[in-house]
Amino acid sequence: MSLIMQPVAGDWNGDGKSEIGAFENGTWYLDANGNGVWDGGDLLVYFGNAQMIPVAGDWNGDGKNEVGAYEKGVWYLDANGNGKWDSVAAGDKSLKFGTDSMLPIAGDWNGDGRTEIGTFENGKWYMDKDGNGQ
Ligand SMILES: [Ca+2]
Ligand SMILES: [Ca+2]
Ligand SMILES: [Ca+2]
Ligand SMILES: [Ca+2]
Repeated sequence: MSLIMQPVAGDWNGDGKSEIGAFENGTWYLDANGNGVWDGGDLLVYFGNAQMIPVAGDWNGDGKNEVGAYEKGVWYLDANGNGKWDSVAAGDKSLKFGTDSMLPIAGDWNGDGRTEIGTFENGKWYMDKDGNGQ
């Protein structure tokens, strides 16, 4: 989206609480030890690029949040949770959901413990409630 640092939040360490993070130009700075400052126990992740909007969620249902990136209706999700983009065959997900002008949103719309994707435009929400990525 831009080179401006954007805030993100997610449960990076699986302790049931959300931690903070920041995204800038494809680099994620995640407060993985949850102490609210950037320090030695934290996580640096490279995922996405400057044009993309960061989206975090528990894509695989293991209780930790993974990173993801969205650009113009195309999603890249670190569904295998290793903090980098792999192929779809290796367990990550690439989805087409939304249009050029829509903004991304993520949430557990169906309560199954995994995060689904969604988009927003002009006051309307489009949620992938059944979690099939369509
Ligand atoms: Ca920290
Ligand atoms: Ca997870
Ligand atoms: Ca991955
Ligand atoms: Ca869900």
